Amino acid sequence: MTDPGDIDAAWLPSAAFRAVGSRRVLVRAGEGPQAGTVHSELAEACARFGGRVVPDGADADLVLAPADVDGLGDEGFTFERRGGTTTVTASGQRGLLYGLFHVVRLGEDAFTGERAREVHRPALATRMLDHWDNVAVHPVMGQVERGYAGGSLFWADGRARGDLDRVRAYGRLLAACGINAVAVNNVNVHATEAHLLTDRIGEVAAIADVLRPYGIRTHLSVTFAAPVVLGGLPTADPLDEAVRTWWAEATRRVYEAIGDFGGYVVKADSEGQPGPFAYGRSHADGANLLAAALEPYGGTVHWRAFVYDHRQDWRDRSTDRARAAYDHFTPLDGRFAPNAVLQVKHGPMDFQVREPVSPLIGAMPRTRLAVEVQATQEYTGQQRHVCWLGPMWSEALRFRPDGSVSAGRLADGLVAVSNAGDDPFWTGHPLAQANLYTFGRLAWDPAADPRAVLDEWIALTHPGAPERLVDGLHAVLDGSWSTYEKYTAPLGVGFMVQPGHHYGPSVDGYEYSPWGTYHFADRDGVGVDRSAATGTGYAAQYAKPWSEVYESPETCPDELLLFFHHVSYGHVLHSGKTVIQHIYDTHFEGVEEAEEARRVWEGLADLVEPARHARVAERFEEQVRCAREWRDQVNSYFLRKSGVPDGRGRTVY
Ligand code: BDP
Repeated sequence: MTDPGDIDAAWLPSAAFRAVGSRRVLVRAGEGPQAGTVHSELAEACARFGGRVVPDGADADLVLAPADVDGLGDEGFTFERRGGTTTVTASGQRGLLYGLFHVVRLGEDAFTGERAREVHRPALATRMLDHWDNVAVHPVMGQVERGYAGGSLFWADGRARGDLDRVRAYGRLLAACGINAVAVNNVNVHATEAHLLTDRIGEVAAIADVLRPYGIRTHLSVTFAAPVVLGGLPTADPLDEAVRTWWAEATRRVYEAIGDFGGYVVKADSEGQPGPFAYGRSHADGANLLAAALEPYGGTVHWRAFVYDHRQDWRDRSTDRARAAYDHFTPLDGRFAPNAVLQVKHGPMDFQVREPVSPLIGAMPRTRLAVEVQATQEYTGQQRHVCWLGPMWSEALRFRPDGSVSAGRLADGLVAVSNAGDDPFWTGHPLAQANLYTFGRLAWDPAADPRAVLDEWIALTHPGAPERLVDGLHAVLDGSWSTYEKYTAPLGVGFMVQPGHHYGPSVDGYEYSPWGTYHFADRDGVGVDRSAATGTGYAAQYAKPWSEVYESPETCPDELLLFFHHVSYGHVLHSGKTVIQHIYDTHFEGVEEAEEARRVWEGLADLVEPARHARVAERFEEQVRCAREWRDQVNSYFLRKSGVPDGRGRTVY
């Protein structure tokens, strides 16, 4: 059973350091913040487990040392084991830090047998978490917008926390799964938070100081209207000289406070946030304004592509919300500065349990892109339901816009909206930690098998766990995304959630609102016609072969059918079932699977630390209740709309 004191340590409980800490370790990490971390981690592990940090020249079981290896970059490292010595080399201290955590992950395996030299380096340069944290508690959204893990890790009582120990522990967890960037405030920048950029930058600097030793650069969400709301200028027009000067000066001061500041995150002209459209300027003009201010210091602007009009109904094909990001941004390809990164949600809508990959990814070859996913489970059970998102993210990362199978690079970065908060288990649902960990590891290596990453998380978090616990955890997590999909909105149609907070079912909750999130169910059929021939034309935003695959209901994958097509209830899927029978069956199955997962968890009570077991058990009660509610609402709704009875006689009017 895990030591209760280790709950806070998540996937870095002290026992995870046993193999490293019981060895003779020689470390030449040099000087600097991350080198300091390498030294202190090793010293602490050795003190705990009886190993020794030995001086240069002495015999050692583990050597960590600098080396000049071509192409490693400052985060890569090499790993090998020969003649009884395990050696990690890197060209910089960051690489040594990642190398150390690699050895920790391997445990005893790192000290067994011989291993030829392996080169490890991150596939993506930016591996980032965006925190949607408000400094002040927002009257509607609370402190953390779409946060399901308590309050903010960074902010309390209207300012940066005085005690940043937990931020330090967080930084350590993030480094151990490869994350190297954090944005510390909400993309919706409210009045209080706007000041973090100027008179309150010292608070951001205090957080940056604590994250730096873990190789994490701090970023800030800023409002495009900052020159007006903070600088008192009459305009925020990106082409106005005074505006440019204001940003240059504000940014100079930011770097005075935080020398390695990562840059800005901007949500502009979206859901009420100000942006360049107000001045008749393009989003490239907007992004380049901030890019120019950051450029002298090596900073980056992450400019979000989540731009759509949320106050329109479905008037004509051009108002399909799925089209918006592509329509807005593809004409601007090639016009963004080299240090501007367009941050694109992985799907065209908004973090639904099933969406196609955004056609914008792959359509902007001359623009740097980062893909954004949502670890916080806004639409996937809000950390009351277990929903491990590894397979979903992996599918998105493996998608090739041109249908090829090559692992060509799609983006420079991967960003997740963080699911962590000041909750004792970090993520509200203790098992949601697996999402955070998997995100970091997939950002390091998007080609990794997510199930292997899950097993890695299980092993690290529960060192020495008996097989029954390992298997039980795997059973509960693996497949949980598919279970969630089964009992919620069917076949890629999305939403059907309660408006506002987005938890629980409401089939028509958004059906007649201006947000553009419709399912178009009537007595004859359901789904959104996004074909080029008869629908919104969204399918044509893809390159071949996908434009053709999605265009026809005959070739469209079942799981996306209702995203792309409006079909009759009797339409037969590739699975051989009709759409209506699929809806009935999956909703029954989804509930049964959730009940089964709850049963598996109950059976692990003797192996899991009681507080953690109780927290998960309580969440399972809610998940099963909510899954039944989804099943009953969705099935009754479609029974009544279609008049087609359940072939297995389970649903009644
Ligand atoms: C939506 C959330 C909203 C966010 C928005 C965004 O409901 O709270 O502000 O995304 O990404 O999913 O900006």
